Amino acid sequence: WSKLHPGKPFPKNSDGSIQLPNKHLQDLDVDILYHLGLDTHNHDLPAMFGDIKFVCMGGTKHRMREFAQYMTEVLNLPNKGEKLVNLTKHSQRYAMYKVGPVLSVSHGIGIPSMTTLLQEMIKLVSYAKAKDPIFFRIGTCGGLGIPAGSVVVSSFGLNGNLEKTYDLPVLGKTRRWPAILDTRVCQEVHSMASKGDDFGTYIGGTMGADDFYRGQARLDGPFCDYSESDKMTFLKTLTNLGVRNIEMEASAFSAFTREAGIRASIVCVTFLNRLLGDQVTPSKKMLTEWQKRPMIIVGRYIAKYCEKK
Ligand code: R2B
Ligand code: URA
Repeated sequence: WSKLHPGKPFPKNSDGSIQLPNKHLQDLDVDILYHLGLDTHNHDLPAMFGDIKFVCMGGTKHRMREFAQYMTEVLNLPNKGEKLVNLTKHSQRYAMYKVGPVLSVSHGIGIPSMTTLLQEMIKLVSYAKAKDPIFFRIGTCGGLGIPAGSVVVSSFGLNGNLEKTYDLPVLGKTRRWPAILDTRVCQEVHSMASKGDDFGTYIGGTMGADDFYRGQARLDGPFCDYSESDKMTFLKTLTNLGVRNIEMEASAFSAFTREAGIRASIVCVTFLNRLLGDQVTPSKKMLTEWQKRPMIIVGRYIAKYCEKK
C-alpha cells in the first residue's frame, strides 16, 4: 500500500466515540449536515443520537423504513407498530429512521450518493458522541456462481479496475484508499446464518462498480462493444480473485469506514447469478422477499449484541 495515500484508521476517543481527523472542522461555529437537514446549533445531536450503536445504510427509502420497523419488532421496542418519523425529511434527499440503538438510513444508488450520506453520518455519530458505533450496508447485488437469493457478507471491497481500493480525484490527482473491512465483524455476521435458513449465506469479496451496465460487464445496456466471451472472461477473473458479488458502493463504503476507524460490514442479497445472465427476472414479490434476508442476518447480529448488554 506504499503507493497509496491510505490514511491510517483514525483512533477513537477513549470512551469509544469517533474522532474526526479533519482539523478545519474546529474552525466552524456551526456544522451544517446539509443532506441530513440537521446541524450542530439547532439540534442537540448527543441527546438525539448519543445512544446509537448501529448505523444501517441501504439503497432505498422504503427498504430502510422497513428495516427500522423490523428492528422495532426484533428488539421488542416500545414504538413497535407505530408510524416512524423520517428524521431527514427537511433535506428531501435521503430518509433516516431511529429505533432504539439503530439508525436506518437510505443512501441512493452508487458511490457519490452513498459517500455524501456516509460522510455526514460519520460526522453525526461523532458529534453525537455515540460509543463504538458499527456501520452496516444492507443491500442488493449480482452474485457470481451462487444461487439467486443468496446472502453475501463482504470480506473486502474492490473497484472496477480489480484493485482492492477506492479511488477518488482530490485537487486534480487521483488518490487511493484501501477498501478493507473488519474481519471479525464479517465473521461474526456470517455466523448469524442458521442451518434452518432457506437461503445460503456466503463470505466473499465485493466489487463496487461505478455503473450498473458496462461497469458490471452486462450485455444488456444501451451501449456494449465487447463480446459475451469477454464478459465471461472478466466475471471468471473476478471469481478467481475471491469476488462473490457485484454492487455499486462496496469499495468506498469499506475505505471510508476504515479511515474513520469505524467497524463496518456489507451484507447483500443476490438478485441473480451473473454467470447465467444480466437481467433481473424474478417477480417483484420474490425480490421483496429476498431483500429481507440481509435484514434477518443483521437483525440477529444486533439482537445478539443487545442481549449481551
Ligand atoms: C445495488 O443495487 C443498486 C443498483 O440497482 C446499487 O445501489 C447497488 O449497489
Ligand atoms: N445491484 C447491482 O448493482 N447489480 C446487480 O446485478 C443487481 C443489483
